[in-house]
Amino acid sequence: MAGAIRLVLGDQLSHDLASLADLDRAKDVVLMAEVIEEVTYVRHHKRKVAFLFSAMRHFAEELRAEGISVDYIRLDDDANSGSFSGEVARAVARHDADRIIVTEPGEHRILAAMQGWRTELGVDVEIRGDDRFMCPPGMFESWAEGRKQLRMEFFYREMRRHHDVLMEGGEPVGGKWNYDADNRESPDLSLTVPKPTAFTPDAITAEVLALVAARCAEHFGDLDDFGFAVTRAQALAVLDGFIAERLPLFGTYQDAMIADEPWMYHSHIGFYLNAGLLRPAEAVRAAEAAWHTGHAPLNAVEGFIRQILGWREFVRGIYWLKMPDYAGMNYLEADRPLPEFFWSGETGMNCMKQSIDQTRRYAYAHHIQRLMVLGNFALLAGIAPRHVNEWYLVVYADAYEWVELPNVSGMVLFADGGYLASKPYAAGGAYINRMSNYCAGCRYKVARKNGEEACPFNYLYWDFLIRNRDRLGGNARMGMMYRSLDRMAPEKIDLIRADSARFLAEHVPAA
Ligand code: FAD
Ligand code: DLZ
Ligand code: SF4
Repeated sequence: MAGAIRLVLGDQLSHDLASLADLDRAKDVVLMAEVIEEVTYVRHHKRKVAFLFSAMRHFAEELRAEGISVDYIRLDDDANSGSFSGEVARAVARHDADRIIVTEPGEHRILAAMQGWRTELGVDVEIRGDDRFMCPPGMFESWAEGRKQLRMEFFYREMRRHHDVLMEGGEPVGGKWNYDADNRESPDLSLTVPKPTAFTPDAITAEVLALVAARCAEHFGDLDDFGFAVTRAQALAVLDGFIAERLPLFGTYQDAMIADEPWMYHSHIGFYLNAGLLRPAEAVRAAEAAWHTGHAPLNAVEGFIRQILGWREFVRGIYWLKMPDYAGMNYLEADRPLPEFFWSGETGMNCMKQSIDQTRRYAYAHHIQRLMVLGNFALLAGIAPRHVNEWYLVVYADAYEWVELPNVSGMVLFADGGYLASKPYAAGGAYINRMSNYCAGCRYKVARKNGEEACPFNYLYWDFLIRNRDRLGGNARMGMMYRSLDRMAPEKIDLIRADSARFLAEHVPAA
């Protein structure tokens, strides 16, 4: 008798996935497929492909051990058609299936493809909601309705109330919702940051590493010293290690950056949350418990929980509310191509070099490197959103469009005109100098405002304000900056414009 094909995508590696519920072991088949289209529609970082393929293969083994029938298509299988649509069509024929059951994907592009399968394949297609998030279906849409601008802070408060997280008698514990003001310490160079939890590759991972080295040789990134978790058990060990060793200082040094220290006190669980190996609620509850036992202070625990219960859910809500139009937005009309040094790391700007080099090595950079170094540069230099988005989607092992696009187009590039963020996160070199030790090792001088030796962020910052006056001048939160600009002597403005034109022509040439 015909059964259902239960498709599980690479970022759906959760045993409680909606499309695996009510599975009939006698008749149904789980389909998992490594497909070249997903690997190359943007040419993903080698480490990201290796992580996902190894995690997929381990997940398939776990399902088989439960007695579930899994049809696993490897990248190098002879008949592999190279796409999800092709593999689903082949599987329907192979298994004589009468139904396909899937969970909503994390990308609009894939959802559109899935919606065409009923007509293309002549079988029933059931697309189930993805209930692995903390925001219940419909809640974001109702909250957003009628609001011109969305602010994470207010959504986050709703989520705290809804899930009763860090609440006491209907009020936030400690009397405040947000402890961000305590989370902006400069780096302390005497700190010994704990080593990240890493795992020696087993036979499955070793095989995948060889496959990726051969098939993705031209892709960005390194595979050396691969130590990612590739199973849920390992991902849970990463979460435990974070709570035990890093969480207490997570808040204080959340924004700090130290040269050659990529991991800091961050959790490094984004890869696992987004692939489905960890659930957001278990990370939130583990952090909350650490506050209750007195293991970690409130500024750390609240700061960490806000990232997951607040930001992560908020950007997902915006993505699905605003797609597909969101991907094409370019409020500031930025149009420069991405300069080559985003790939090579060959630049005299030490902050950029450090952030790019570590991204190449680990497919990881923490939030402030993504936002205030790399993103800030892309914003100030006027690089086109589609190029910047592609880069971020390629280079980070936790990047999927639902989370990458709102962060890049909304938070970093202000491409949505202020729907997600109240103002652009633009900053000069002083901010990077305060939050890192990068400037000490840089060929540019952070204290200099103009000339060949000056830190490029300094003049590019003012040039950005000048270029975008029509679009940003009326923003109340930018008022102070524009008033400072208006007090500048005309000769100073000429210097800023000349330095910026020289730098951009040399380092970020227009198409
Ligand atoms: P931690 O700093 O330890 O934070 C804990 C968790 O909170 C993260 O794992 C993540 O799940 C969540 N989180 C924190 N900030 C955000 C945020 N702004 N949006 C959504 N979730 C958040 N995160 C991704 O998961 N995928 C991306 O593709 C991605 N692209 C980004 C691009 C830019 C330009 C910026 C500024 C941020 C981006 N982020 C992205 C958010 C954030 O930088 C990463 O989630 C974080 O650095 C992952 O490292 P971690 O697990 O150590 O996080
Ligand atoms: C990112 C990725 C890559 C590189 N390869 C695969 C793959 O071969 N098979 C698969 O099922 N998923 C892969 N993924 C993750 C998908 O791109 C992801 O599921 C969609 O973008 C939806 O979020
Ligand atoms: Fe970056 Fe400027 Fe500091 Fe150099 S001087 S590291 S370019 S902020």
